[in-house]
Amino acid sequence: MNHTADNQTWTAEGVQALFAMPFNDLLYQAQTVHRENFAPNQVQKSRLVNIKTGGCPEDCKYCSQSIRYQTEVDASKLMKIEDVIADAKVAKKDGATRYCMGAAWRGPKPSHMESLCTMVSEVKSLGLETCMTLGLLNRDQAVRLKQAGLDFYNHNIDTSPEYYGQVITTRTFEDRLQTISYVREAGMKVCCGGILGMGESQQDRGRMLIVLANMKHPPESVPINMLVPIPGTPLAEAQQVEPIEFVRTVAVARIMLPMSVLRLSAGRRSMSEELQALCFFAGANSIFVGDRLLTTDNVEYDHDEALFTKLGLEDMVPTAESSADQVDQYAQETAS
Ligand code: SAM
Ligand code: DTB
Ligand code: SF4
Repeated sequence: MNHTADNQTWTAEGVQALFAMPFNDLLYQAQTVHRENFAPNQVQKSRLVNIKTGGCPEDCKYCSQSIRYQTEVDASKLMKIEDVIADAKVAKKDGATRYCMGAAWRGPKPSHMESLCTMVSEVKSLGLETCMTLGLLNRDQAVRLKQAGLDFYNHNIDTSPEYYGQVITTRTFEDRLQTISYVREAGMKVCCGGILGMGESQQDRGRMLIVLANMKHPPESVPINMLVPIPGTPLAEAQQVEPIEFVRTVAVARIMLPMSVLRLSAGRRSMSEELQALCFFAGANSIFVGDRLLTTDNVEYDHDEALFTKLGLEDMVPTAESSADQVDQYAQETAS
């Protein structure tokens, strides 16, 4: 198999064969693919901020911010622009190169757009890459965010098309794909991945990766979240993914998505250093830094610094981007 063939169409059989490989062989292949496409010791650092917390009308069974579940999260209004800028400055000082602003919405309302666009342009002017995750977008909203300077839009498919209805009923898998295509058409980079540990099967994990890998232009950034179980949500007691199976999934993702930056996203706080090290070896090359994710704690800053030193990892510096030109080309192709 050609490790770097980015036009390869993945089938269920092909993915099953990867999952069935002896662990050492799988990790060796994943590490080989990783080295063909990335500097092996570099890890990208993103920082997350919740610009609008809680009160979300959607019913995502994993989420602390859905209004449908009794969790400890209270709803807040959209953060003030000056508070976002102050937080972004701290993120930059702490070594983050990308600042990701999340909102607990089904999607932004027309009245939010002006503030959101100002946040994007102000954060960008600090020299940070910008990312937002605001839920479903229409075409016009995607274009406006791009014009304001938004580099990435995060919009996860979360799981396989087959399992999706077990997790979310208030929007469809196709709704998510539609937003992703608006983001592409507008010329932004796509950040799209999912969550492991929601009761899905290995086959579902493979099917989710097939959707991502078979996209005409696979996402530049792929977050792999380990479910953070939230008391009060329907998935509070979900069976955790066994750690070796988690690493295996990261390795399979690396092989199927050779050019994508893979983010070891939520759930690192409950992972040992050894498990994280194995995930980096399997091809994960991005993390969230900072003490908080959206509504839950992340690994402390000092612990991450210490782990980077132990493993000899370095910060990935955004290139002269690189993919900006590539993305404009994607947008033209998509539009034509
Ligand atoms: N409301 C927007 C949306 O759903 O697209 C943006 C914010 S939402 C919280 C972003 C992503 O965070 C979700 O798609 C999901 O993949 C991830 N996420 C949310 N809660 C999580 C949890 N408890 N554990 C792991 N990942 C989670
Ligand atoms: C993503 O894939 N993971 C991040 C980000 N995109 C927005 C969110 C993780 C949330 C973890 C649970 C919480 O803190 O509420
Ligand atoms: Fe709302 Fe996003 Fe949470 Fe779903 S994941 S309930 S859309 S904030």
